[in-house]
Amino acid sequence: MANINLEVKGMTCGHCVMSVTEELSEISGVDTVSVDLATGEDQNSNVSVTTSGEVTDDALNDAIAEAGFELVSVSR
Ligand SMILES: [Cu+2]
Repeated sequence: MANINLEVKGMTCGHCVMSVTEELSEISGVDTVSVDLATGEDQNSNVSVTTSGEVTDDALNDAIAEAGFELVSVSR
């Protein structure tokens, strides 16, 4: 089990949180998704993901893009 922290740009409300959570949860290997929404102008939100399998940066990037946002950074 590993923990991955994502910085996501463009999220503004609970609906954004739901979209991101949904898309990330669909990735095989992702167990839990927890979003710390930053509502200020130009602030990035922090998304914490726990995994039980190999999850690539590409998969994370695709999921965030699918939700309509921009993945700024990945910390493992
Ligand atoms: Cu929103």
